[in-house]
Amino acid sequence: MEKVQTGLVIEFYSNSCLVRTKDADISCIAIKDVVVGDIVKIEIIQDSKKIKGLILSREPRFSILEKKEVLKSKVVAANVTHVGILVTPEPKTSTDFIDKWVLTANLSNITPFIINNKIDLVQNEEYLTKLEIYKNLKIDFIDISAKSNQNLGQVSDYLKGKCVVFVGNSGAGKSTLTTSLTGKDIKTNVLSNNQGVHTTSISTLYEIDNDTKIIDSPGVRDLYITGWDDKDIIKGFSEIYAFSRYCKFNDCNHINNDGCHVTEKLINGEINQSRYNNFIKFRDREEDE
Ligand SMILES: Nc1nc2c(ncn2[C@@H]2O[C@H](COP(=O)(O)OP(=O)(O)OP(=O)(O)O)[C@@H](O)[C@H]2O)c(=O)[nH]1
Ligand SMILES: [Mg+2]
Ligand SMILES: [Zn+2]
Repeated sequence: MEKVQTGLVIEFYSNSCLVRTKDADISCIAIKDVVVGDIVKIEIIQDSKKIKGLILSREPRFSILEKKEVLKSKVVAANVTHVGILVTPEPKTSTDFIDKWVLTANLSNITPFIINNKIDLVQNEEYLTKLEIYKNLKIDFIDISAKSNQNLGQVSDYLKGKCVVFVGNSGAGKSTLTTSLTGKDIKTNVLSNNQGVHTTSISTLYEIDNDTKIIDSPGVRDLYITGWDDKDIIKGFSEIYAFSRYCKFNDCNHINNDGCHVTEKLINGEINQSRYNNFIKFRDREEDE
């Protein structure tokens, strides 16, 4: 075995991680600034017959998925190309949750798409109206049931050549979907007991084939966006951002300014009210986090 090797971080515990090299999966002492999805150089060390690794350096990243708070930020995964937002009637997914993830992806060089999971359950009028908002945006949308294997082929086809993180509330079905796609038996959370032991507690990367990867992570059930610059928030709402370029004034507040193209498009229905409300709420920090 070569002494210095390049590998992919596929699992992350509190103080150790697993690095997949061309030869083997090697347990390494975790260092700061390394997360699942990172490419690292490691040195193999023989420790009382057990092979271990020492991380020497990490390669530059294509992207980082980050929960950004004002004073602290937490990187959840690296080199992700797509975020699959799981939306479910039970647990109920809020538009806040969806809009925060769409925003985070858009501002992180990552493509968001929506997976409407649990289509085997009853979808009431309110839920269907919520889905319409996102079907009308330029964002890919797939209806599935992870549990009863409906439309999973569509998801596999979509994922080819990508590195995806599934995000969603606890119980949305991230692990169930990952199990169905990878064939690996990943413990799932029992819904009636959200504190249950099968809630995912470590981040794991699964390789479906050479260039298709899925990351199942506990870090994606809630999200903070307070660390993004106020001025950038609008870029996370692509459709609103596009219209804002035609506002009369550069410093338009998009609320009550003269010649505001955004409020015009809101009134004529081209901008959805709930998307607009969340844009203003996130930008003006009108929420407790
Ligand atoms: N009816 C139905 N139930 C589903 C579906 N997908 C997942 N579930 C159930 O939802 C529950 C939670 O699924 P998990 O896959 O553990 O959810 P998770 O998103 O990984 O949850 P955390 O790890 O806690 O974040 C389990 O009881 C699954 O069987 C589906 O398509 N339909
Ligand atoms: Mg899980
Ligand atoms: Zn405006």
